[in-house]
Amino acid sequence: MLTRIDLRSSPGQGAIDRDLLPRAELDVEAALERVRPICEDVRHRGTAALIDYAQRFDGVTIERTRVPAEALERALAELDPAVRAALEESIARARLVHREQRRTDTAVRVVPGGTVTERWVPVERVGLYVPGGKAAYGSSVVMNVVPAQEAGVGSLVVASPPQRAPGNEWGEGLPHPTILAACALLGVTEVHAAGGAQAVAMLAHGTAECAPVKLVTGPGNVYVTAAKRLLKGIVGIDAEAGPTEIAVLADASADPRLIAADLISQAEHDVLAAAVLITPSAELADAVDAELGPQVAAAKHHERISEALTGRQSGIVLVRDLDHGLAVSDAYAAEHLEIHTEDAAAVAARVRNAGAVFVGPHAPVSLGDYCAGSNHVLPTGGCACHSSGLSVQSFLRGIHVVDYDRQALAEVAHHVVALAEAEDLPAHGTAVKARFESGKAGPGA
Ligand code: HSO
Ligand code: ZN
Repeated sequence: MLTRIDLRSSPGQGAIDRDLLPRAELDVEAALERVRPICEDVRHRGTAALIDYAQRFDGVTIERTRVPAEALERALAELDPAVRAALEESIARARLVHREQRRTDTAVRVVPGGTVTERWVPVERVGLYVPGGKAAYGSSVVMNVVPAQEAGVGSLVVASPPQRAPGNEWGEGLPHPTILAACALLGVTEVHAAGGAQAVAMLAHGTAECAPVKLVTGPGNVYVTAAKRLLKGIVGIDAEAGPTEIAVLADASADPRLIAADLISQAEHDVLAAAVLITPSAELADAVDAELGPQVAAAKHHERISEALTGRQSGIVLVRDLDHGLAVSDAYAAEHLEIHTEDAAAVAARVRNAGAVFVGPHAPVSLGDYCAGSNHVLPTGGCACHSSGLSVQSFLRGIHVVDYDRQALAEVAHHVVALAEAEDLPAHGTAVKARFESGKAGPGA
């Protein structure tokens, strides 16, 4: 079922050609042209534009974007108790992990009388986008909100598309009830029914109902991504999220049944989702392929899954040995990387590029998606070679506070002047010298 790419005779370490590896292409540039007028419209007409787009793109009539408090309470009251318990567990575990990411201010005494303190300050107001439609992920609310809260963000707003809700008269025009319930569980009180590029524009520019935010995070479709790219600068954004990816690095000791199940689990997200097996064992490759047939057929979303698995972004990469496999997996820099090898922890410790690493047969990606405590908003499209997943750090800024006394400045003044002159910026040096030229007191006085 999966395409095979045989790299066993390709050059070794350090020479992996990324283009040989399977990967989806997302045309964000093309989407940019479509979202530009939408974002402009929201900037000028505010809520009126959002009401029009809810009609046009979501097929629902809304009168305002702000979700009333009663709707949040009601969604929580009506939430299936098993889902509520699972969300609570997910939140508790995510809090444990993310709380440890909090930063403490550090003061470094550079010289006597000269200190640089790094102060960590949360972003004031943050907008979290949560997709709706086929992907109404309550878990993504948790993964965005928990690190923001642990960072100390004071003002949090969630935006998610308004739903058509046949059979649920109170839910029509509101975001998905599980998303509302997750917000209520997390204590998020400001939620807006707004989706797509128009939601990102609402968060960035603000409307009469929604004050503008400083940072927008959260995954979305190509239009959401395009809007984030367009409005970056007006607001901060997290990494651009593309279709989800799972890579599995496995040797002959691995269980093909579990690998097939895990590949399928991420292929279930999207026809563009990527599932890649990297292995030196041709026998394992055959066995995984043999498992995929019946397992895909038995899956609820088998059409979407087979499209994802047979797409050019998915495949089996045959490598010479595990070292070669690690080099290939580092070159690919998967969003999620599972290690199914003997001594999986030792192999995992050697991974350089991955959004998150899952060690051994009892740590499937779906554990991380929901209940490991780790974050599931991770870099895709190879961005794991330079970026990290969402964390407390994503919501903090480090501010250097420079505090030097007269003596400490005097001692370094000549170095500042020398560098300023070397850069032909003599006024920089003059500003330092002025401290010592008032006639009242000389250097060292
Ligand atoms: N695997 C997705 C996250 C997710 N899975 C949400 C299920 N719900 C991207 O990491
Ligand atoms: Zn998932």
